[in-house]
Amino acid sequence: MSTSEATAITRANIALAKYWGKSDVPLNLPAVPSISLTLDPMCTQTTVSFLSDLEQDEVSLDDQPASGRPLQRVVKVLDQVRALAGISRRARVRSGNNFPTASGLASSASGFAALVAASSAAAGLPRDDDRLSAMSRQASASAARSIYGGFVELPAGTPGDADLCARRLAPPEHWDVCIVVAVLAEGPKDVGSTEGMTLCEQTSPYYRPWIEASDALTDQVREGVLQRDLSKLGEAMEQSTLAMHACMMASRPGLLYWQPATLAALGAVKALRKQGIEVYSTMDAGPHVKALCHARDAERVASALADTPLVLRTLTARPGPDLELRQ
Ligand code: 2P0
Repeated sequence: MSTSEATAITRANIALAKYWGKSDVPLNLPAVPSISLTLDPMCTQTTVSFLSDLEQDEVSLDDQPASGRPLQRVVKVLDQVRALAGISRRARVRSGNNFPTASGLASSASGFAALVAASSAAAGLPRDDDRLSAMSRQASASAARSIYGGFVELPAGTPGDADLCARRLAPPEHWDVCIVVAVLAEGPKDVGSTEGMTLCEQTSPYYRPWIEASDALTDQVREGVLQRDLSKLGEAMEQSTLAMHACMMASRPGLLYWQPATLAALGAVKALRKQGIEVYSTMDAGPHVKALCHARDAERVASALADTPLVLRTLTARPGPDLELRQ
């Protein structure tokens, strides 16, 4: 029996300028640029072993055997890696997150980035982070950003550009900021991101205006990051979030991820700002609110959010490192 094995550790990320919409569906290219912060300590660890005695791929996610659509998405990545490496062996994949799935942090980003990195290394492909990022993007666009640590940009894709990958804007030590996640609900969301984006593109009158607004918003977020100007970044980040949600809400049927707790948490962030704390909110395709602030203010922000009615709990994250690979 011949074996080859590798383990990858990647981190979750939160977009500061949001990706929502595709310019090329088969290649999974984003229609807008996005900028994210890779988070520590929220990570996925994935081990992939290609084994000559396996008849089919075996996949476990958080100690549960995968089946259906999640299994198909993993097998698609493994098939791509096998084709590139010229091997045919099936794989055993063990993947786990150290943050719960209902935490308000997307596990698909760190999950697909870890799968692509571990399977490429286990198949004997030389490490090339741009290729890993481009392959991760094809599986889930936000995953392209989890290959790199710190502040990361994924440009918008021109249709046909199969190699589009994310790039590092600044390393994690560039800026001592924190993201405080206010967890507002348990359980999976009703409408997944891919489905939600298709609905918006096909039915929302605000889809085009959203795409048109995103370049300027991303430029302001990038400047805010590079100049370490939290107010400049935060203003554009809040605008990017609200413009994306306006686009969602205006689709048919309306896509409303908000809950009463969402408004309460957004109000708490605004109230902190009135008290002189530099803190700004963002949201993704779910009800949770994430607050970006200086690390020195993180405890105060977390405690104010934890005391907000209907907030279940908070998690605090710092800028995290690049992908780690072990063989
Ligand atoms: C983001 N989101 O930039 C945005 C903000 C959700 C809202 O990236 O279809 O799971 O697999 O490429 O990467 C979620 O989208 O979607 C996402 P696919 P993905 O973080």
